[in-house]
Amino acid sequence: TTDSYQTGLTNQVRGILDETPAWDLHTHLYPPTFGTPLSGTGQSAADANGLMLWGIDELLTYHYLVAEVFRVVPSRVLPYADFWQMSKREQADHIWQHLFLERSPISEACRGVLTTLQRLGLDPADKDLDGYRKWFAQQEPDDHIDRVMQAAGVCRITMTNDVFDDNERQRWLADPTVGGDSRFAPVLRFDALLCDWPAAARQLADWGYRTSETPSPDCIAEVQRFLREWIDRTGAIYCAVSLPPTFRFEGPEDTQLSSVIFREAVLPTLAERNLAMALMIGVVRGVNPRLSIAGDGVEKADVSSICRLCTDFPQNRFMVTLLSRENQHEFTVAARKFDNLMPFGCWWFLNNPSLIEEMTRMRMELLGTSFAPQHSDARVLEQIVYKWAHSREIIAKVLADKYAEVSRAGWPISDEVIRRDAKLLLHDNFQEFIAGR
Ligand code: REL
Ligand code: ZN
Repeated sequence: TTDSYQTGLTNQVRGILDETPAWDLHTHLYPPTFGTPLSGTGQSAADANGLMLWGIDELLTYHYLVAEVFRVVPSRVLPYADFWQMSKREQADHIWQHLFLERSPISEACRGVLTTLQRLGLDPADKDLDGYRKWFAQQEPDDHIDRVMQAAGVCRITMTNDVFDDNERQRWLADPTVGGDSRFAPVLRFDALLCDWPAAARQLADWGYRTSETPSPDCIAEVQRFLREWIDRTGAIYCAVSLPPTFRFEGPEDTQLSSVIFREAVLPTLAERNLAMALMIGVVRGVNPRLSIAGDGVEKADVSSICRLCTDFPQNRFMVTLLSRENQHEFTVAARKFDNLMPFGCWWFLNNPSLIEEMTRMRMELLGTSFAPQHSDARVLEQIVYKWAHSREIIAKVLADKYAEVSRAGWPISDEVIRRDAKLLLHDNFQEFIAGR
């Protein structure tokens, strides 16, 4: 029957997607060389400001869950400042108590913790936070990364290396080999250059570049020097910025500072180095600053600015993801117009099953297999396990529906065909795009 044919097909596609290694093209994860606040059993000592976040306390204090716990225990009851003063462990206890024990953990971020525990071989039904803590404390960070990548079906993790983050910057300056772990690919991130040029200009001047608030030709040359030095130091595989919904690019005459820096300093340098530029647009930072990193929001971005960039810079390649659901159709149509535009992932507030399904279906219908459906955006290592498990399930469902449709039209689908498509979606489309092939 058609029904059992469909179920068989979905299982077949799911099986193949599960076996196909994914290149996680955007995360906030780091190898142990960047330090880790939780040392495990290992040789490496704990480093309170270390950037490699992992373990149950980090999973529970993910900023998605911080936002959710304030809905349940409002700041009228537990003031923001009191929450931020608690230790990581106390914050984790608080979140576990209120979001997991006293309510059902059905939000995507809560469910993610359960899937992660389960796939790492722990039993969520134990509800034993100290037991989980013990298990994590027994892991050696370096080996643990291999195990987690294996459980997630991820073969490479892409970092976000923010040159304006002092903690991270110092680590690159102190140790040129800090980024040498081949499981992790570096990405140079520089939001401040485009989001707040005056501040960036002062910062660069502090670091010894001859920059000024009005971007003269000399100043532009210095920004290019800065970018080249950091591209070389990090070995970045692409460069990235996140931008507010108000971001506009209006062509060669546009005098906005962000446009001038973008047009004259950033894009020519990236073209020279054959590097793609990732734009993540639509975040309103600090809608509720008292929630800190959990307090960012979303608004609609301007798709015509993206079209303008793709038109004006045929020598550059743009990977783009937009945070607002309302932008997705217009943006997917834009991707049909420009071969130097690669839509990627379902970003942040869109990384929920219903929206992933809607977006993936629409992208497949408009773009076939020529896009990069997901990235994890993980901030805590083990999150890649749930983010990829949940996404693979949805991608399999949508792909199986599409295969059923073409096979009804007489087009044969085989394991080999499914394997080829899975590899494109989870790995090769991104790899080839950043390579410029
Ligand atoms: O890369 C970004 O700008 C964002 O993805 C992050 O800032 C955000 O906080 C992240 O955790 C979302 O998933
Ligand atoms: Zn991110």
